[in-house]
Amino acid sequence: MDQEISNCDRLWTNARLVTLDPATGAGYAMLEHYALGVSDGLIAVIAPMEGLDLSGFDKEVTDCRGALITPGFIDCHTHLVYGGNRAGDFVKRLQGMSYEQISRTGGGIRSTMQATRASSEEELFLKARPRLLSLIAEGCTMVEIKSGYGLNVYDELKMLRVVQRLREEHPVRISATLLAAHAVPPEYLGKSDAYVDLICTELIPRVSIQKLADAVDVFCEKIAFTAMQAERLFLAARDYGLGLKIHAEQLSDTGAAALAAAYGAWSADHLEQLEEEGVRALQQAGTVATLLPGAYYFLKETRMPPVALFREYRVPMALSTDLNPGSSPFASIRLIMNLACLLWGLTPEEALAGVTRNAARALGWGDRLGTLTVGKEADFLVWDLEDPAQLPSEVGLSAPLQRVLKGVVTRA
Ligand code: DI6
Ligand code: FE
Repeated sequence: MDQEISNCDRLWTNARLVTLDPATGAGYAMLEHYALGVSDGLIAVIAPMEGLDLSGFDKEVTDCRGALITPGFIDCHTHLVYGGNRAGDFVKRLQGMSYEQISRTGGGIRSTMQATRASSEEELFLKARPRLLSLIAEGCTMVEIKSGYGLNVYDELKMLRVVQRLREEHPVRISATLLAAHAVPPEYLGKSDAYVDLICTELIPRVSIQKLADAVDVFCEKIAFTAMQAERLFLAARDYGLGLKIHAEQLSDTGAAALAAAYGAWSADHLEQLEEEGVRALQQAGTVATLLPGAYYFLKETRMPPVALFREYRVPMALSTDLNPGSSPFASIRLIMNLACLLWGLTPEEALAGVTRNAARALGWGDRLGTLTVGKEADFLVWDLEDPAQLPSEVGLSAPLQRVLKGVVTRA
């Protein structure tokens, strides 16, 4: 038996590995008729079946019989903790009101804020749980979850504690993000700078000390916060060693992506209104462009993000649900891949890289997750599928045969 194999805790044999590892090849970077072994939660072996000596290996072996193995899906941008619902906004939009008009007239994020503030921690947890379970059932092994519907110190911390409890009680990695700068709360209308001060001087330090968040995000938009305010938040977040993310160029071009690049943010998200200069800035900084086709579809937007430019400049594109009640009420990463292909022309390979390799980078985990590579964390999915393009082309037709997290087969 080979040395590396004898050290493995478990083996998957006769698999078709969709590695997504650029060192292995372009596109899916497939390896046909391979074995994958894990040890101590990491991928320890990737080897061709041919010539593999398994004699004497007495630990568990899963014969995949040609099944596909992909990296676990990573949903790198969600707002899945919230109270209430926004069906009323949906009806108003069907009658012709825009998202911005609804937001300016007291609906939108502020109405979800009211419902979230009125909910107990337990209530928020119980509402969020099935949303998270839907993502897990589809194959997500990591989910990012933002605060942003509390909009004061007490309720933002409350939301982040719910995120922490979701992490403790589910077999999934969770990355938590402080998005207190999601909207200006009613108490600070006309005083948005004072609200930004509160976030910088009180929330960010407390969140950091209590280890309640991995990153800070800001909605940089005409109806929310300016690029200058976003910069102050970035400076404070950086002081506390938190990752940086930004909602950028969703409804208008405010220079937010360029700011994200200047500060080495993990990702700039949305980007429908981004111009070439912004694309160049992202490329130079290595910041990921996180695209959210669910919001584009649900808000009936017409301007696509500059996908051709992202390709030309080799800016990594991540894809995510943006799961939230107002602009993307969809708990399906498969649907998101499908929308990205059909609405924006992503290839199936790009869609899959968007929810694995590039999504990992968008959360600061690019060197540890997102591809099937020896030395990376062993988070992966086994699929009874013939063609990896079935992943973006079909929605709700298949669940993973196995979901492996940290080298262990898990069930939600
Ligand atoms: N952009 C979005 O698409 C979500 N947040 C944001 O900043 C929408 C959140 C909501 O409408 O509740
Ligand atoms: Fe969002």
